[in-house]
Amino acid sequence: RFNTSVEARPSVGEEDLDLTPPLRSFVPSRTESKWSDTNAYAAKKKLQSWFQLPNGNWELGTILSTSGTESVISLLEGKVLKVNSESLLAANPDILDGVDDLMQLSYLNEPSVLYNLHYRYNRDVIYTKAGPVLVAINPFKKVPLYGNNYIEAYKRKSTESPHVYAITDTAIREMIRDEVNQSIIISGESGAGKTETAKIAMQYLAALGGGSGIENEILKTNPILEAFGNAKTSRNDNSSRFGKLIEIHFSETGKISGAKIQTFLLEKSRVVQCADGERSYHIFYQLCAGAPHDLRENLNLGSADDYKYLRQTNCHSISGVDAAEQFRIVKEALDIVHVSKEDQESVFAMLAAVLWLGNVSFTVIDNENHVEPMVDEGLTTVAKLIGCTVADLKLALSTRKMRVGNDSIVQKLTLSQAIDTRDALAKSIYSCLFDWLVEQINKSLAVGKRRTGRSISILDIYGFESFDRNSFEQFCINYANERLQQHFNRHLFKLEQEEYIQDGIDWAKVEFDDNQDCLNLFEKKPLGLLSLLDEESTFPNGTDLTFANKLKQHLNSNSYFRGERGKAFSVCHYAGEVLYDTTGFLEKNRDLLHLDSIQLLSSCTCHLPQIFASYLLSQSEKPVVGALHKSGGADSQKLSVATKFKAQLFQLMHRLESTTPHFIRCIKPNNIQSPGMYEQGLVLQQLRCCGVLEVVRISRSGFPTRMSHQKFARRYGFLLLDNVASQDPLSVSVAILHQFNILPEMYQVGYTKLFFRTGQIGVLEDTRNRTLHGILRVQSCFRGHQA
Ligand code: AD9
Ligand code: MG
Repeated sequence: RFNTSVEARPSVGEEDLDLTPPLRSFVPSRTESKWSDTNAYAAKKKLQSWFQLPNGNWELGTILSTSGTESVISLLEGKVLKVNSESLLAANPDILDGVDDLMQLSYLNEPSVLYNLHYRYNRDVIYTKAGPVLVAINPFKKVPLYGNNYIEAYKRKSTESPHVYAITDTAIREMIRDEVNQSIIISGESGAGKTETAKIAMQYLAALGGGSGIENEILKTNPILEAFGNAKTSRNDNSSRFGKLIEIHFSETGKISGAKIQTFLLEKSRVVQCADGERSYHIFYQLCAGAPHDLRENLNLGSADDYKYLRQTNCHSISGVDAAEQFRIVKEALDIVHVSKEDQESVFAMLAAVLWLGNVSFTVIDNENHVEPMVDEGLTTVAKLIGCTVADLKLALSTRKMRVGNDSIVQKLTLSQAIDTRDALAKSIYSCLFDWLVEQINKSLAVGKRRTGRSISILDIYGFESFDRNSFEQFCINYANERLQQHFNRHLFKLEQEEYIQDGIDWAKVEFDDNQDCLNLFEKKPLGLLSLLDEESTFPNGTDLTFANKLKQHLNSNSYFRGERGKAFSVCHYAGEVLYDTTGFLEKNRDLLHLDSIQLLSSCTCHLPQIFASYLLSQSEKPVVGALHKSGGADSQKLSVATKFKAQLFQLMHRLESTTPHFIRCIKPNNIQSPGMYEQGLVLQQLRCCGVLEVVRISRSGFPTRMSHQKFARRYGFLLLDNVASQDPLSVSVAILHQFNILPEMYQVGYTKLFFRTGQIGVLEDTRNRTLHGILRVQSCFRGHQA
């Protein structure tokens, strides 16, 4: 909850800080230097301020003098500058260095937030609260914060230091106490630590709710999903290429009774193509490295470099990872989630089929560039693995049946069409395999009759993305983040509002930006981004360029949209403007698999391809991208990817809305996965994107400083000119407010507390400090005299 842990942030004195070691809230030693241990910052004195350097970083300086709008500030290494006073931001007193909750800071400006996080990070304290949100900074190394002793400590509540365990513990307690489902929503950029954080939360749930054995099954879903859904990218050696929601169910006695996994938007293009320095899904390399002799024979399996799909990039191994050992772990995990040995064989056969499919090559057979697959080891192995004849496979990869009126004609494919068909088949097999696996896992974890209806869901989903080149994937991801952000904002606002209502003050004075307008840009029918994309996807002659033009034609008056040069457009997201390049949008949105391929799979003798085919056929019955089969040559009619994603997202939001949410924001302190490196600009941009600065802003725009009448009267009562000793705390408080001319719009008087706008209490604090110093000086003079 907002501001409940510390009543009055500006006045945290030593007596307010709990110093019980070792697991008590983290309070650093007073002798440590500012910002970074290696930087020789001057000890902070009064009038220290943050000054922004030309490179954007903030540095602490001491104000030497101020006249008019100008200040003279002395920076590190003795540099002295004359600057505009308004460009300086107040620094917090030393006593607040490294506080557990950013909301405890007197000054909630960006450099202070950055500094506080860095201060803790330097000491391996990677977790910090920002009001109700947990901020986790990726340490990129092992930090001694996990394991049974820590789990015990959080369970016994013998520590209050911010932690994933703490937030998970709160979720369990609130689930039991309020009988309301809970959710833990984890977000952040690629490589920020979401998946690790989700696993840490699952570890805690398993430790507290374990007993039935099902918790072990739940934990074992991680190596399986990571093998099939994670890959090495330029940002993360173990990057999840799908979103995941795991709903963990509990019995009335608080024991785990089952779980259910839902996945979102697997990046299937990676199976056939990936950028340099990146890899395909881990499982392919694991299979090649770890398959035992018999399996190898059955699948005619070679090593990773035998396969074109894997050979495209020169990156085959990941340092510190033993692929063969990982394969053993995955097989063991599959056993534990009850995937039968026979099914496992089929899974591996499908993986091998995908790999061999990539090796299928074509020869040109006429002068119209029509092709036929070469009958070689690749083609024959694929046919054997999926259980079809070589002739059928050849046909499916080199021709396409088309309907013209009531007739059907067979069209030969050109080289590029044949390659697309081959790759589409490989991608479909893989994504069906992934979905099928998730379904098997869900069957094994099924809650069934043991269901009680209480659950904790953990969402590990890609954060906001803005790259130099943003495509359809970023478009979907950022749309999802826009929705999640709205959920986040509304929740925070609600919490803030509840606190005000509880204390009987007027909450209408808290400003709050909703991002509904941006969501409308995506969702409005018929003239929203998604509708227009679907519409263009159904047009036979639709291209990425006609799509981009259509957007410009219909949306240019929308202030969240801007048409850009060529095929591009920009969207003004809550986290900043993103430039999208529409190249590939239509094809990715249509995501077609030709009926020929589906028919091939459904006639196979192996059971997995048949399952896939029936699944694909069932999907193709919904005529949404309907006009396609007539002219585009593709026969399947199915929901577009964006439409499916939107439906999934709505379902997700619906589910989350009925839960009490807990938010974890993961931050990546550098782009090179290196421990100990903290880049201010990078952190700041993420804090902005994941809404942490928004929390701070909402808090600042309201009445972030709260103090009980008693405390306020006790702290400042002695400053009153009139004697008020006999009066009640509320009257004393009001007298103080009047004496110091605090403007009525700057505070509100609640039933139990006073609420202040940012900075208001600073004036009182200054007066108090000056007065106290005066008293101390007088006392010491007096003592001197006596001596
Ligand atoms: V992606 O969007 O799936 O590409 P994530 O999931 O945000 O990304 P991940 O959890 O995979 O990132 O973390 C990346 C790497 O950071 C891990 O492989 C670890 O090496 C490292 N990491 C993350 N969190 C921790 C931690 N709490 N302790 C130690 C960590 N290392
Ligand atoms: Mg991940």
